[in-house]
Amino acid sequence: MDWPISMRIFSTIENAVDQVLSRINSDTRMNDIKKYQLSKSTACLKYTDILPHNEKSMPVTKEFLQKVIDILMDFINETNDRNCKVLDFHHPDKMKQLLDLEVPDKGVALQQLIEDCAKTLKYQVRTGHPHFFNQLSCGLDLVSMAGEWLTATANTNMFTYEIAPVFILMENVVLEKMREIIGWNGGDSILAPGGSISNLYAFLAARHRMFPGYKEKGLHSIKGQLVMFTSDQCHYSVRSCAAVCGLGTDNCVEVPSDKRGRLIPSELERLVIERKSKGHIPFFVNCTSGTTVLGAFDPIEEIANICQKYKMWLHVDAAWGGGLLFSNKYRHPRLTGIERADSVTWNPHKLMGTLLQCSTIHFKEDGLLISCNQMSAEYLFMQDKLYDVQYDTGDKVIQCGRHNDIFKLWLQWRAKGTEGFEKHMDHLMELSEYMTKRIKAMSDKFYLILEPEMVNVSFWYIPTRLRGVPHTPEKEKELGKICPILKGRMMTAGTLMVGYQPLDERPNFFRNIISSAAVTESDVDFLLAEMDRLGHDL
Ligand code: HLD
Repeated sequence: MDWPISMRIFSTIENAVDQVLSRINSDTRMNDIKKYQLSKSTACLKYTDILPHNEKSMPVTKEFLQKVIDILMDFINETNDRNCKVLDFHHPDKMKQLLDLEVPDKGVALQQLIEDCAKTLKYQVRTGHPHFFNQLSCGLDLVSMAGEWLTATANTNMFTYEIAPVFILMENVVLEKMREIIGWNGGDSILAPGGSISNLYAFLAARHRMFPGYKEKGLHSIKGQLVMFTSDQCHYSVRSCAAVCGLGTDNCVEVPSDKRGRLIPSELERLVIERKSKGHIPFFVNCTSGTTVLGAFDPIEEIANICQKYKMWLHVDAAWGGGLLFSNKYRHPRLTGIERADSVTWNPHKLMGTLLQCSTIHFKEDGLLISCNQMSAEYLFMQDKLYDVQYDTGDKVIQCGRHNDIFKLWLQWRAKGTEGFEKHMDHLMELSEYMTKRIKAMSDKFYLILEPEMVNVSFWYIPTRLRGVPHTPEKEKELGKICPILKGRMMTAGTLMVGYQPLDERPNFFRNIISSAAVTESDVDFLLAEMDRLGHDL
């Protein structure tokens, strides 16, 4: 329609006003904690008036819980509303004033609990918002969330079949399927509290495999200095294994990586030979599939050849990159050879979007977990139970209680099917390619640091004053100084979150992560435009 110019201006202003208004409206909605009102008769009741304390209180219990659900539904709605903010940031001192955090001597009424819930979510960062690009785990998968709700309600421990029969069987099925996708037949796996602990399980199993006497005899059963190898880009938890398990971090050898952050196999072999010549015992190599900052993939096949040659355990830390195993298009060459690993860490709570937390560790050889970690606590793991006690998983791990992290993954997999996960991976990778393309197209405002292998996009934002200035180490330092200020502005505005960090010699740069199913191409456009809006004058 060819409107006169005054009409067009009016329409643009009207749109802008609409946008501002809807933002204000949604903020008001977020501020309106008082809107969650229980009925007069319920509001002043206390926890003793609901189940299980009061057997006749089902209607009151239901009203209370339904009000909690109302709050959760509003949070879900706001998370998915691009006009709502990602966060409402306050410094800790101010936040302490805004909240009532005291745990009192006398318990508060149900209405107060409702307001506590509403206020808690009001100030919580919306990690499922399409403009939250800050962490490896972004997004709010609603089927997985439904699973987590059920899990919370079932409130069971995963150590024995007798109290978690359905969940234990689900674990077996899902973990076996994951091992199949890795490329193994058989083997064993467990869900662990995070990728770092998963890596620790790999370390423990590797040492046990090579030195079974360690479990009973301890340090003295190993005559010589154990040494492990990992790239200088690996997750810090690998070094932590060396610290925790008695090697010392000096014996976690950092292997140099290439310009793209991938371990250099010839350097690995050189360092193995060097340590052997000192009489040390190289026994464990960690190969990272998807490094935390750059999203780099170490060359598994070449590392596997070296492990085979020097009889070392090969662990693949695919906590981050593991999800790409679903994708026929992106699995190779990144994860080619993963089936040659002895153990694999793979976190569904990252790329796959399963709710936090959901971390898996897989072993090619069956029986190692139990033989390494079993303590045979008689009050839990009796051998003369009613059922086949192989289904009691608790003695395979060094912790005792284990949270139910399987149901949310199982339910999500039921909904998506394996095909759905493949589509999700391809979509995330395509969006990252789109972002890379947009950054290159706006090379006056953005500087792409390297071609990404994954959904980590590393770049600098260039404010107006530095545009057209030749790219030198001095300019990089200047660009690095801008990162924390621009990030601060994002958080204060509440409209966007993107992470930044230094890496080795490189000063601060932005690391953008697309791992949420909520993100679209227009969100990527928004992200770049918003960074420019907030940062052009820096
Ligand atoms: O080590 C981790 C780093 C990050 C991150 O940089 O966003 C683990 C996770 O995230 C995670 O989501 O588990």
